Amino acid sequence: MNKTAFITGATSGIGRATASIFAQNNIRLILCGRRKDRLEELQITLGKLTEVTTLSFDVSNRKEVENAIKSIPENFKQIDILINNAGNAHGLSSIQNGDINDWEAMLDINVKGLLYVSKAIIPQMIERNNGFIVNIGSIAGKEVYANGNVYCASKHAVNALNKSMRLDLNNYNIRVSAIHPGAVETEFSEVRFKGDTKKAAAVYDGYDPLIAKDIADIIYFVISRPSHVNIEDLVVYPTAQASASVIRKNKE
Ligand code: NDP
Ligand code: 8X3
Repeated sequence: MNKTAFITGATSGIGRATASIFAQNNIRLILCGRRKDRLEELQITLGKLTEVTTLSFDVSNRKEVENAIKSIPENFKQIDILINNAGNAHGLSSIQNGDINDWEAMLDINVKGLLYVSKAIIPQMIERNNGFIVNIGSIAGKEVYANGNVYCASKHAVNALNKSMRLDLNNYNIRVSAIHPGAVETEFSEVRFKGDTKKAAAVYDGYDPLIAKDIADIIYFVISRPSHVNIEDLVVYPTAQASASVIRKNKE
């Protein structure tokens, strides 16, 4: 596929798995994240399969986003596919006990970060009358669960922005899709529980959670449909999960 994709949050989990399947399908890659060592490693490994460039920046820092996108090398400047994936949950606390720094991180990264990146990339898609934006939401954007409050609010915002983008960009032949995963075993829970690996592992104990490749395969399916097909919204659970708080675990 002779296309260029810009993937945020490519250093881990769903973003990294998406980069890998895109590389296998010959999609040129602009890979983003804050961790430079991981970006360098991806440049080496995926660079064997396709053309790769990397950008290290914090999506929640507006100036960093603008400067990074301005610095894209000439041969990568035409972005056909934007994967808005960077994001995390920070903390799991009741509304009365939540840490305001965690709230700010989730709103700044998951919502404002997605907006900053989209704002910088959409104009060239409009100019070319072509483009594809995939927003990674969550089941937390479709329902709320106890102690999920601000993370759920941030993903409800992603759900709303996805629908808004579809309406506002409809005149410009830009496809917009959202994928809303349930539990995927990535570094997500380690970030949520601030490096507590025991607590993080317990989230995925006793059942088969999704893995990052499951979501990456779906993202590739969505972006590889013929140009008249736009899958708008996909909710994807592990078989054992019925809702955010209902998971069938093996009894021992
Ligand atoms: P990971 O923690 O494994 O990956 C998160 C990615 O986001 C990393 O590459 C990280 O890169 C990047 N990122 C985080 N904060 C920033 C920032 N401020 N600036 C730039 N990049 C950032 O989690 P997942 O792969 O699971 O998460 C990917 C997306 O999927 C998120 O939007 C998440 O909300 C969503 N999701 C995850 C689910 C799950 O159960 N895992 C379920 C539903 C949705 P770096 O640290 O290098 O900057
Ligand atoms: C991640 C899934 O259920 O932890 O978005 O919110 S959940």
